Amino acid sequence: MADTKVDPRSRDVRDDEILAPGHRACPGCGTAIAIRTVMRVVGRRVIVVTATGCLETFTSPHGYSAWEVPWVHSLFENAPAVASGVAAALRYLGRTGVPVVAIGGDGSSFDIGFGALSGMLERGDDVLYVCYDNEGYMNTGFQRSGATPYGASTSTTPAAAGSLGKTEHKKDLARLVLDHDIPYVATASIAFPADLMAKVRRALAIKGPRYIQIHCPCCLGWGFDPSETVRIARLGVQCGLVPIWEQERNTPRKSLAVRNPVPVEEYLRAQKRFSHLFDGSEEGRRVIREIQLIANRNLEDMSASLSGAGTSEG
Ligand SMILES: Cc1ncc(C[n+]2csc(CCOP(=O)(O)OP(=O)(O)O)c2C)c(N)n1
Repeated sequence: MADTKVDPRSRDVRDDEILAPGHRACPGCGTAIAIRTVMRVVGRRVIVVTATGCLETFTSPHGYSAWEVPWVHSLFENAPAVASGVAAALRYLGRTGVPVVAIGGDGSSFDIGFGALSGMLERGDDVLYVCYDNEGYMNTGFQRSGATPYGASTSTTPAAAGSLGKTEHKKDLARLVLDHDIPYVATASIAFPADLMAKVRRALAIKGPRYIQIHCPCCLGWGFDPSETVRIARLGVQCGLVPIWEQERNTPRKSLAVRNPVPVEEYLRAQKRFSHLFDGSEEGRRVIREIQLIANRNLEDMSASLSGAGTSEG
């Protein structure tokens, strides 16, 4: 096995694919882009644990695997606990230099595996946890999750007469994770791969629990053309609905600069899950105004932590 120890200062990108081509993700899948990008930085010397969800399903149809590295799948709700066990086994065996990377979708991380995730963070286990956030239970038919944004139509919050989609707000999991006082927490987007890769590099260089949450548009669940995935991801950041930041323990939070924010309408209009908000009704306009207020608050919050950001994308 080649030594692929990561130099956190290096900006090199490996050209070998850890997530092998030929997997069965939908064309334009944001999650596939995210995890492929992450794994190119992580390299081959790793043990990966994934929760049940699209990623596990499209990378391991019966009899096949797209994982070019040791990979464990157990359940929807226990990837962090399994990863904790793998980290403990490596420690027991005295195997250093093999990072453990656990990966779960938003349903698994925000909802059903939240207890296991919180336990892993609280115990200080040496695991990098990556949440790919496609804002719903996509694998099982586009149900709402705690990460689904306010106003979105899903199969369990369908927009119809008298219903404007999800009436609850998106859970801020990254901030909840931050409250566990762990060494590294970051949010990222597939639209900003250099930023994402730099964050993975920084996280790999730190010991203890680390958390990176990546915003990953889903063409089928959100309703847009597969060619639009990255544009939609970028609009999400540029309108302020997807705040991108990182926090290392004992250092100020750094946010990605959004220089000329676009109105949330540009982001919402591009996706069928929000199309009911544009039916000309006063209710639709009211919900869009509320969503704009969420984006404004995020942008204000991020501008307060721009000093020393050292980032220029946005
Ligand atoms: C205990 C349990 N409940 C429900 C399921 C069915 N299930 C499998 S994957 C999934 C949704 C996964 O959602 P998410 O974590 O967001 O990942 P995505 O499918 O979006 O990739 C559900 C409900 C299950 N496998 N186990």
